[in-house]
Amino acid sequence: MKRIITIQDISCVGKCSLTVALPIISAMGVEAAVLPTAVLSTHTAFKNFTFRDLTSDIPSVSKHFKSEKFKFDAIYTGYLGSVEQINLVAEFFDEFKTNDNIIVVDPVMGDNGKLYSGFTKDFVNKMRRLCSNADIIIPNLTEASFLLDIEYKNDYNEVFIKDVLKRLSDLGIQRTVLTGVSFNQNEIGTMMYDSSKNEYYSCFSEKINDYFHGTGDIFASTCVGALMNDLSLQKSLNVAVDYTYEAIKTTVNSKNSNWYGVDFERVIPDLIKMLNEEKALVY
Ligand code: PXL
Repeated sequence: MKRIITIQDISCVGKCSLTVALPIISAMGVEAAVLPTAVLSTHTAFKNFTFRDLTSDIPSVSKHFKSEKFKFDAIYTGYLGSVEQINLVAEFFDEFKTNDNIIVVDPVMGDNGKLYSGFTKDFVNKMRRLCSNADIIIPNLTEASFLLDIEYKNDYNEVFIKDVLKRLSDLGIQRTVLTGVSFNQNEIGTMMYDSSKNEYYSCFSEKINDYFHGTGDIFASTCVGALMNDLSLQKSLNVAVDYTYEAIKTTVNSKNSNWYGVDFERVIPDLIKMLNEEKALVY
């Protein structure tokens, strides 16, 4: 059985980071080990959230893992709370990267052109360095713009997105996935660039004009789960786009959903179907 480790926070209420990654990756038949970086009462879109920093636990947890000779088929990082945590995660990569596993970094920093509360320019600079140690990164356009130190644009075309992807790959990343890409009013999805093959790939779903928290975490977790099922990155993106869309559609159609997150739980059975369908397809 494949085992991944995911390094990000626990937001006790909020349907993001570990409370999304654990159920999704487990449902996809992959052991999901965790290294929690912080415990928050809620995610940071709530007011008055508590924040217990677990940074000082990271080195001893890592040391214990090493002494147990644990191996991970993927190391997947999401929301990190401080510059110091990024440094420790970089050390974790050095300890646990092998020739057979992959490092996936979702450089969670912001959305809609803005950094989330608490993030600084220094954090962005360190996150850029962390990304250059990844095999795959999964930013949205806001995060990509901060990583490249360019202005965030709402209005763009395919030439612009391809250029952003190529410039991100120049940071030393083989496969770069941009989320939340939309070239027309009706569709939204993802575009990927594989620098080793000089190849782009995109896939889209119907666009729902609403904003939801945690969708980036659902997308990235699904992508990691699909990759660990030995799907290509292209096929993994198909599953991630379709599942994220289904989760959002279900939330919009549900009378009693919460404002703070997406009802991804209701469509986990569909996720398993999508995964098995992609596995069965030969192309
Ligand atoms: O969904 C990303 C995320 C993860 N963890 C925390 C967050 C956010 C986004 O705001 O606040 C604590």
